[in-house]
Amino acid sequence: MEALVVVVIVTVVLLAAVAGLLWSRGRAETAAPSLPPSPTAAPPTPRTLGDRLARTRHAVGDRLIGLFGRGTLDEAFWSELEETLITGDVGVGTATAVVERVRASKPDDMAAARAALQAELLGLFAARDRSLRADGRPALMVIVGVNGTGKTTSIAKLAHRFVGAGKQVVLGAADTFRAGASEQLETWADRVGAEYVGGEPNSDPAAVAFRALERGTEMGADLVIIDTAGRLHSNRNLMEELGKIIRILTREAGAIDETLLVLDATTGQNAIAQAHTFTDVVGVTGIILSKLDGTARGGVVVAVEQDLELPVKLIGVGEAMEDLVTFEPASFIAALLGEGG
Ligand SMILES: Nc1nc2c(ncn2[C@@H]2O[C@H](COP(=O)(O)OP(=O)(O)OP(=O)(O)O)[C@@H](O)[C@H]2O)c(=O)[nH]1
Ligand SMILES: [Mg+2]
Repeated sequence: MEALVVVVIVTVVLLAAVAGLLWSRGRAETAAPSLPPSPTAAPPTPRTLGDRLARTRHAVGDRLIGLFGRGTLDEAFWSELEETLITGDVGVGTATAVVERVRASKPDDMAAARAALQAELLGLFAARDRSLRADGRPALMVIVGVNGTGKTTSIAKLAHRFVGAGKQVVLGAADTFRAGASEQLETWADRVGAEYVGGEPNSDPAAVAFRALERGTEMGADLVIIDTAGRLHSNRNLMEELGKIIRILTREAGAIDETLLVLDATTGQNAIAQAHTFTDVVGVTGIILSKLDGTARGGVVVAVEQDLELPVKLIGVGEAMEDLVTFEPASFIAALLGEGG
């Protein structure tokens, strides 16, 4: 009998010990997520253009620096130069032509070859007006492109820029089709301090665009930016719908100041193929090349301009509001060639 009592007591004590252990572990596990985030979790936004274009700079710029550091202008040098430019996605024909021209200039040494390359790369960008036209009262911009290229975030960045310059901005959500699209734009409008105009789900996007313009006029706003639904260039109905939005806005406003096509730089040369259908349907005035920070093939900016014969006006170089910058060929090339920028 006594032995039984001892066994029961020992069992109870053991069970209590195991339960205590499990309880303290559980607490440790649930407590862990409430620890303050590590200071390294969110690095500050890189500051220079070169930093923001680090992927391309490493893949292309560092290779060029290595190549120019080697010292001999031999056959291997020229073919590696061409290969490096092709890797950066400037387009095969362009890469070959650039190298031929640098070579034909008969540089005496590496420094001369490097200077000639820089001049040739710069020469690939025609002198195009890259400023944003904003003549209307209010000025009117329409943002178009394939799904997920970065239209809505680019609009938020643009609005942030104009509001920061003391302008009154209206954002119109002419994407009534995708669930959540209007809310996404409305959230951005709140955050950046812009007026928002949206519509009922599945209502006519051209009517929303029209109302946004109307609101901008009533308010005496400086700028109205219209967000449109992402659409595949092959979707004929959606392309017709886009045509209607553009027609109605043109009729009401007299002219659209900017129709900007957003292309995702990470899709490389495919972005160019998609772009043609848009330029056929709407009079695109300029390109926003988004996500240049996300690709090692940033040379695609050259191919985009050459192929579409349209100015790249803005480049997206990150997810922060400040990460939409005016495209300047000289600083872009300098950043790629490792000259800071
Ligand atoms: N790294 C990086 N990400 C970007 C940039 N621009 C946009 N993004 C990201 O790309 C994703 C899609 O952006 P959205 O602005 O929603 O794209 P959208 O074209 O409006 O998409 P739909 O409305 O669905 O057609 C988001 O996660 C953005 O944060 C950029 O310049 N750099
Ligand atoms: Mg969107």
